[in-house]
Order: sequence, then structure tokens, then C-alpha cells
Amino acid sequence: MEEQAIKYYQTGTFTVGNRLLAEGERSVQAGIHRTNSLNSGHRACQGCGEALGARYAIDAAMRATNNQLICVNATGCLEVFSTPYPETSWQVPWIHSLFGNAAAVASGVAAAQRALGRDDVRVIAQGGDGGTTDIGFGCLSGMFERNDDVLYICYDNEAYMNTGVQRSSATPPTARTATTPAMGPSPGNVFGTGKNVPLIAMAHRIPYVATASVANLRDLERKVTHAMALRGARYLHIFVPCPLGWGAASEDTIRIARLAVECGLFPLFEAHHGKVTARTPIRRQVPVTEYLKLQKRFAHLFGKQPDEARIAQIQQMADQNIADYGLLEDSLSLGRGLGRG
Ligand SMILES: Cc1ncc(C[n+]2csc(CCOP(=O)(O)OP(=O)(O)O)c2C)c(N)n1
Ligand code: SF4
Repeated sequence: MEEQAIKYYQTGTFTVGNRLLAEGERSVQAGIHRTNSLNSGHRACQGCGEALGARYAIDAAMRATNNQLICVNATGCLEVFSTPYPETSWQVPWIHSLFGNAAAVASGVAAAQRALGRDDVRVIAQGGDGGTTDIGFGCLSGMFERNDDVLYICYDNEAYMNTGVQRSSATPPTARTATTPAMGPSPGNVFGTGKNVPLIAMAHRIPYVATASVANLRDLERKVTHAMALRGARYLHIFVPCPLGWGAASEDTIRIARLAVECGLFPLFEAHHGKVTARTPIRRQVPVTEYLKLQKRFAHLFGKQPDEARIAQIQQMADQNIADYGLLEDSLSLGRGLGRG
């Protein structure tokens, strides 16, 4: 039989490629031993990025820890849609904390394992951006500062979705939410400085900080696997579109997440002990309008008279990220970038 060279893209897929890879390199979801940590039957909306991100993240963590994992979950959509009493979709020991104290509860669970002499049982805390960047922020900073042996995962859908789409400190400028209506001279969320929790986590110089996206699930699995191989405080910030809150089509979740990366608004990077050590380059930068136009929360920017000034400000944010992290191929070769080690 004639020999055929394997093409690169085949190994990047979730189907045929996995059979061509060595077993340890196959994606967690494609393996027959996947744990279905967040099982079918939950009540997330169709196309929910948070459900997808959580499923991939926790399955990867279960594989990395040989299923010796405990999850702590802040109040929010992920908790509500997965555990309507008396049901649960979780196939992992799972505790519901309060809205704002998931990091502190996880620190306690890790301390209990230490007291029991169980260094094989690992702990993950997870919550939405409201539970992480707003109300849970103090507990999270304390967990970082003590270097507790916990991976904290923030599923960032850029608002308080569970209670009806209120603004959080992760809501982007100009976005319409229930508390930032699209009316008045400056409709939608005001321009502020934004709260960049990955950078704040890095400032604590914890062992590992990374951003990930449901646009790149293999990368997400790899980052979770790497995080679970390390000890101490770790932070993973995952971009998870919310069709309901963003006014987007449920089939566009991955497309929107990909555009957020490709326009520069959501940079993918990793940092160890406060220094950026890797980032995913952008092959083809797209204008932010391609990303914004798919979401009704930004529709007021594109009325009869497009709000050119504020669109330009958002483009400036994306360009700044690209410059700061050195995301374009040519800037990579020049060796520029943010705090790189
Ligand atoms: C102390 C406290 N304040 C308010 C609430 C109500 N509450 C529950 S979930 C939630 C919003 C969750 O938003 P986020 O953390 O962003 O997660 P998402 O639902 O978007 O995934 C709020 C305000 C609460 N449970 N406890
Ligand atoms: S409101 Fe958004 S985050 Fe909540 S379940 Fe629906 S899509 Fe997911």
C-alpha cells in the first residue's frame, strides 16, 4: 500500500486525529475513559459557553488527578443549571459555596486534605466573573497570597447572568446589560479601566496563571492538565460566551469566542511566577467590528449612525493587547511583549 504523510490538521481534530496520536496526547473528550464530569441533563441554555468550558476543564482535571478531585462552586449559572435540588449533573465530589467565598472554601478543603495526609486529592474552585472579579475577589486574593494548593477557574461571560444579566467588573465598555441600558448620551457600559484579574493574579507571583477560551478546547485541556501538575495557587480565566446575555445565536458561541481571540480583545497566554511565558499568536487579525456585530449587546453601536468614536476606542483596546502581549507573528519575531520571562 502506498504510504501517505499525515497532515498536521488531522492531529488537531477531535476525531480521526486522536487515533493517529499516541494515547497520552489524545484529547480528553475523545478518549473512551472520559469522565463526563458535567453530565447530560443539566439545564444550561443551548450553546452555553460556560457549560462547555466547565465540562472540558473538569474532565481534563479529573484525568490529570486520576479522578482524585474535589470541586467547589460559587453561586451562579454553573451552579444553578447543574444542581436543581435534588438533582445533580456532576460526576465528581462537588460543594456549593456561597456566591463570594468559593476560594476560601476551596482553601479549607485543601487544608483538610493536608491534615488528613492526602496529597493525592486535589481541589478546584470555580465561579463566574461576578463571583470572581467582584464579590469573591478578596477571598481569591487571600488564596493567592497564601499560595494555597487550589486551581481557581473563572468562567468569564462578562456579566451576572444567573440573576438576569447585570454588569460586573468584567463587562466590556459599551455593552448593554440590565443595569447598563442602551440609552442616553453614552449608551451601555461606561468606559472604565476594566478589572484584569489574570494580570492581578500574576502580580501575586503565584505558580501559574493562564487564559483560555472555548474557541480552543485542546489548548484549554492542556492548560488545565499543566495546572494540575503544579502545586500551590493557580488561576485559569476562561472566556465563555453567553448566548442569552450577549444576544447572540446559540450556534455562534465558538465563532464569537474565536473572533474575540482573533481581534485581540481576549489574549491567550500563560504566566509562571508573574512572568508571561507563552502566548498564542494571532495569525490573521480581524477588526473588532466582526466580533461586536454578532452580539445584540453591542447593537446600539451600529445604528443608523454608527458610534465610530467608541468603536475606535474598543479597537484601541484590542490593538493595545496585541502590542502588550506581542500577539502578531511579526511582533513575536521582534521579541516584544508584556513582562516576558
Ligand atoms: C451575597 C449574595 N449576593 C447576591 C446573590 C445573588 N446572586 C446569585 S448568582 C449571582 C450572579 C452570578 O454571576 P456570575 O458570578 O458572573 O456567574 P454567571 O451566572 O454569570 O455564570 C447573584 C448576583 C447571592 N447569591 N449572594
Ligand atoms: S444564561 Fe448564559 S451562562 Fe447562564 S446558562 Fe444561559 S447561556 Fe449559560
